[in-house]
Amino acid sequence: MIPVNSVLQVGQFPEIMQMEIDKRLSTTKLLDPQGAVPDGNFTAILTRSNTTLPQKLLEQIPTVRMVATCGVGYDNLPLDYLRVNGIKASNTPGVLNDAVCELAIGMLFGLLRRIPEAQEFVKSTAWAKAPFTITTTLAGKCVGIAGMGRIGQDLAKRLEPFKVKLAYTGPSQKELPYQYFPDIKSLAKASDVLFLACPANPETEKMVNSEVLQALGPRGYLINISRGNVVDEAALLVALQQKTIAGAALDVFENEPNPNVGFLNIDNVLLTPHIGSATSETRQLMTNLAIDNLEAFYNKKPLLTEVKN
Ligand code: 8YV
Repeated sequence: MIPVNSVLQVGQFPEIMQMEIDKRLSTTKLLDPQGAVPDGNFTAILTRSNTTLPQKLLEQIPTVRMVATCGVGYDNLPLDYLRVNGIKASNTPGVLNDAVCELAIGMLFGLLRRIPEAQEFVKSTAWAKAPFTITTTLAGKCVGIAGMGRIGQDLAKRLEPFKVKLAYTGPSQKELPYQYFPDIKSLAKASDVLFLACPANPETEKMVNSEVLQALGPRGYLINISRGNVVDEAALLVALQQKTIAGAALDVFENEPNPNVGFLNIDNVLLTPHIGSATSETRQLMTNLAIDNLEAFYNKKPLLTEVKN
């Protein structure tokens, strides 16, 4: 049983998630993570992966011994502080794979077949004057995936029926039926489409730079469902403007919810507002998994999905 008002809920939660929370918990809410800490005897925090949890907030609440984040990424947490202070953390992997992979594949086809432009083409009645542009087929292409964790592997399985060659990179080779490349530049060189499905950490920060984009090449496409800071966005903008690569589909950006305006004025991009997990079914599953972790903590049981920190 989770004691009433022992959980501080930090950040903005959509209604579908708040409804799930209110069914099971009575939390004290702090909408702005930089705001003043409300009164209370908090022993746990419930937050979301798109909410940066400031270390100074935790420093003000030394009674907090557990942080549950709704989301698979946990780069929003002050991991060093949590580790040094023995504060447990949990995330919500596994339950969002369907939603994220479905969006990723939707972005892939939207990008290759230029579906958003095609719709505008019809709506603008330009079709009456000329046919829409010829695009490109996925079948026969090499699809590279940077980051073969749960989502990367699930995405690869879902892409197999599309008659593609699959390849990947990551910290180590895995028992998978796809070609392994030891680094992202060599993977990009071999790929026609390069997905980013890796976690955001010091090793992956700005991993996709001008060299990698050059290697991906003028008929290559980049699709980012990871984190914005995995890409050097200035280099990507230049590559898109100069057609160093054919195009990019981005669901994540360095500065959310106000992405670099350069992306808004070019036509070889497909942009979505970080909606990878944003389906009602998925957000309900994520919220309940986060609360299950909180319950395990309060019942002094092992967490279901503990962040190995
Ligand atoms: C979360 C995310 O899914 O899961 C992640 O790592 O990227 C986020 O979109 C979302 O914030 C859950 O509320």
